[in-house]
Amino acid sequence: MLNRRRFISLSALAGWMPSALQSAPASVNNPESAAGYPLVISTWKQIKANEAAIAVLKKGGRALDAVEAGVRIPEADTSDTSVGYGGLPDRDGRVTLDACIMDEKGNAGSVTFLEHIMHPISVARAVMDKTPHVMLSGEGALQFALAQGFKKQDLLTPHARKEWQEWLKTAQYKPIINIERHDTIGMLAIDSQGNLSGACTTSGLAFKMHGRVGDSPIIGAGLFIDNEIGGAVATGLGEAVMKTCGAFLVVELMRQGRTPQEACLEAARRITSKQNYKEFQVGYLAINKKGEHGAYSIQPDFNYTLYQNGRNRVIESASFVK
Ligand code: SD4
Repeated sequence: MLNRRRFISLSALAGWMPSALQSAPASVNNPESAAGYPLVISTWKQIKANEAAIAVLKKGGRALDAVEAGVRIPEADTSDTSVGYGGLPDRDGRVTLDACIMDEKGNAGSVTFLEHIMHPISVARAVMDKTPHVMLSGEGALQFALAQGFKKQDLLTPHARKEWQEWLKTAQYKPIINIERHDTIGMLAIDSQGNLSGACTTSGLAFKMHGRVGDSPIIGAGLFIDNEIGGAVATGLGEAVMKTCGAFLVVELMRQGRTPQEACLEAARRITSKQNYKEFQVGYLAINKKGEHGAYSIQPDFNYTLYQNGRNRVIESASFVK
């Protein structure tokens, strides 16, 4: 409680303070957000992926192992056409994959433009654990994967081939809102030690130019972790995320005191204020060290899956366009 003397001195101080400082806006929180961990949060509807991650955390495992195990689920799922096996190919009919992973110590590994390997996230993990590098690409990433014992496979399923052949009839590439089912998975986790890790894996935009790499394997764009502050992942049109250093920006905003929700909102605003956002989607997820979370997208229909306090559920995100 303020005593009278302190109240007077505070009001005198307020007299010369700039008005912006006198009325600091109340902080914006996600209505679904609460502190607490272990926690797993994933872009889109990823109940099974979260379950795989939770199984690791329940045994007292590391967040790093949890996110790797989690995102391997959609990578192997042929019905998921935005990730790994069954992913829609580029415009030349080739499935090329991007993935990255980052741990609580700031270690990171990434693969881009990788073909023929079902679990790019595990190759990214091997780049992190077994090489002095952060990123391997294309043919070099494939050679490394094969040397590590990963199996070479044809990842183009009959369904994905059919979709591609259908697309070839007009062969128009124009990213539009939710053009795909947008199942690219970005996952963040906090283990029972309070340590954070994250993973992101995708087959990228459907029918992209051969050689195109998006935000998902780029540390600081599709994913960023700082174990002292929090973590963030992105989904949607990678070009828009890369141009604004999306995930790094979200974490830096939390470092400056923003809530995870405010940080996601501001990162989306950096895009909507400069780019013609009307034709594409970008969604951000963020967590802070306490386990509070934020989610925000440019277009409606972005959702995410949150495991916390024994519940694993899909939640609709707030969006810039209503
Ligand atoms: C990319 N961000 O390659 C990815 C695509 C994505 O849901 O998130 N799709 O640009």
